[in-house]
Formats: sequence, structure tokens, C-alpha cells
Amino acid sequence: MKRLVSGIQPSGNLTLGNYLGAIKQFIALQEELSETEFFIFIADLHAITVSQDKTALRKNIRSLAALYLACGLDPKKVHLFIQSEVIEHNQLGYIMESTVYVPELERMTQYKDKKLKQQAGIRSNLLTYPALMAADILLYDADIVPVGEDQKQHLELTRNLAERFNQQHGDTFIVPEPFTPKVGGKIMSLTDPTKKMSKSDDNQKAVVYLLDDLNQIKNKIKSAVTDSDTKIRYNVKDKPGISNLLTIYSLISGLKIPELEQMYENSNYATFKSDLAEKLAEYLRPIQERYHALLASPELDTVLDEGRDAAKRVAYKKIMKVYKRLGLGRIK
Ligand code: ATP
Ligand code: LTN
Repeated sequence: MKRLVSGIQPSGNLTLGNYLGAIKQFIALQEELSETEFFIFIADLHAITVSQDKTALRKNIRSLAALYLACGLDPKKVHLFIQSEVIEHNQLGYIMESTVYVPELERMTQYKDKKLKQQAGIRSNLLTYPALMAADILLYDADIVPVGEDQKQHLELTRNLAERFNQQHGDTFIVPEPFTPKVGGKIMSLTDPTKKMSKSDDNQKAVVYLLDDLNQIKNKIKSAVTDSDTKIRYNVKDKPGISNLLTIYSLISGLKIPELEQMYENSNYATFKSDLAEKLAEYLRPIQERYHALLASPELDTVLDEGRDAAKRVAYKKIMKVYKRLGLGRIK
């Protein structure tokens, strides 16, 4: 059976962009790849490469797990767990640090970008982050690792490290294949539709958060920036605002953009926005309800416990094999 592994950082509130661009596709994959075993984890160890408030981090971890389940991740098909609860990630992470060379880490684009933002000093794990990420993947003999563009370089490094280790110590790791899920919509800011909707945007009106109050969501859509023309037509260059709203409408309704253009042929922006606002609120309502129910129920912990145990069964065997290959401890 093939294995799929992916991690998600618990770094704040998820947006409609995160949902339509990433989560929704992930949920679709669980249906498409029915013969594949899924390991999905909350990458909390990765979050501490920058300073974190403990109360906020604890809350974000639970919230992310609940939100993924609320969006449709099926615990019968997916082992969902918290990275720091499976100690083997740290163990193999350290071994990967002895497999990778410093210049390889210094070459990573994400490191180069992020280190510029760390005024209080660069933590050493910001540099070694890709060694831990390689461990996350290699522990589970993952064949498939769905990641966004920004993580491809880390995945390439993981492949190199797996091959290097196998060459030096004998076949131990599966070399994972890069996997690009079908591209979803790129959702743009509601106040400046030429830039991406991003969870770190300072302007709250620019972003729909999945857990926003539904009335607030409706107001955000109704006040989204559009052009002064009145036609509901998809044209990213000349009409980026209305095109973004058409993309959102299409992705949540399953209707194609030309179908929507036809439906609203003789309509106006106010009616279109008001319809979309209602549709989006109704789309997110059950997700929010499931989310709140999960946070208040013991089910979330049961899922995370089972996920951890399933992950540990695989990870423990692998780390023992690695220690043996290296001559560590007393394993023969
Ligand atoms: P930040 O504001 O911290 O950069 P972000 O909201 O851009 O965060 P990431 O955490 O970088 O989101 O990305 C998580 C996932 O969501 C990635 O797979 C990314 O491609 C996807 N994603 C993020 N924003 C959008 C968007 N506006 N449209 C489509 N997909 C998005
Ligand atoms: N680095 C990734 C999160 C991540 C991950 C992984 C993804 C950590 N470990 C293993 C896939 C496989 C990010 O920042 N999005």
C-alpha cells in the first residue's frame, strides 16, 4: 500500500484562500487515492522556529485539528496526529542533521527569506528545519508528499538525503515522489484583488477567515472591491475584483464560471455579491458547526490519540532500523 504524508503548521487562523487552495483539494485526494494510507500531522515542532506564545500555540494546534476534521478529513481514512507526540520525528530529525551539510541548508530559499525577518536573532532550528521535515517524510516511507510550490525545494532536499543515506548505510528509506495536487483557485484579497488573500494581512476586511462570524463574512463579501463597470464578466486583467468573486462562487457552488456569467447576464454587482454572500455563509455554516461541536467533544482527542498510536507503530520500527544501520546504542 502506498503512503501519503503531509504536515500543516499551526500558525494562526485559516482563510478562505487556504481552504479553496489547499484543504479542499486535500479532502478530494482522500477520495481519489483510496488505496493510499494517509498520515497527516500538525507540525507544532516546526512552529517553534520562531517565537510562540504557549497559550496561543496550544489553542492553534487543537483548532487546526478540529478545523481539518470539520472540513471533511475522514479519520477512518487518515491518521491525524500531532508531530511532537511522536518522538521519533525528533530522533530521525537529529540523524538527518548528520546527513545534511550546512551549505545545503543555507541555500534554502525559505531560510533566506525568513532569517531576514528575525530581528530578535535567528534560531538554529530555522536553519535545520528541512532536516526535521525530511525526517517527517522518511519515517513513514512516504511515496507521495503533497506540498505547495514553496515547499518543493525542501522536498527535493529530502530526496537527496534519502538517497545519500541509502548509499552510505544500505537501503533504508523510500525516496519520495514530488506530488503537485491539481491547482485550485488562487483567491485574492477582497480589498486589493491584485494580491493574494493571506492570513497575515493587516486589513481584516481583505480576508475571509473560516471561523469569522457569518454576518461578518457576508459584509466582507458585500463590501469587496470591484470595478466601476456593471457587467459580471470574468477578466482577471481588467476586472480582477469581480473575477475573484466569480472564482469563489464557482468553487463553492460547483458551477462553471461561464454558467455563472450567464446566470447573472442581466443582473448587477449588488445582487451578485448579495447572492454570493448568502451562498458562502451557508457553505461555511456546517463547517463552523462541526468545528465547534468537535472542540467541545472528546472525539477530537480520540482521533488524535489513535492517529498518534498508528504513527508511532510505523515510526518506531523505522527509527530502530536507522539506529541499527548507524551502530547506535545496543541494537544488533
Ligand atoms: P501567510 O499569510 O502566513 O503567508 P498564507 O495564508 O499565505 O499564510 P500558507 O500557510 O503559506 O498561507 O499556505 C497554506 C496553504 O494554503 C498552501 O498550500 C497555500 O498554497 C494555500 N493558500 C494560501 N493562500 C492562498 C490563496 N489566497 N489562494 C489559494 N491558496 C492559498
Ligand atoms: N514545511 C511545511 C509543513 C511541513 C510538511 C512536512 C509538509 C512540515 N513537515 C512534511 C509536508 C511533509 C510548511 O511550512 N507548509
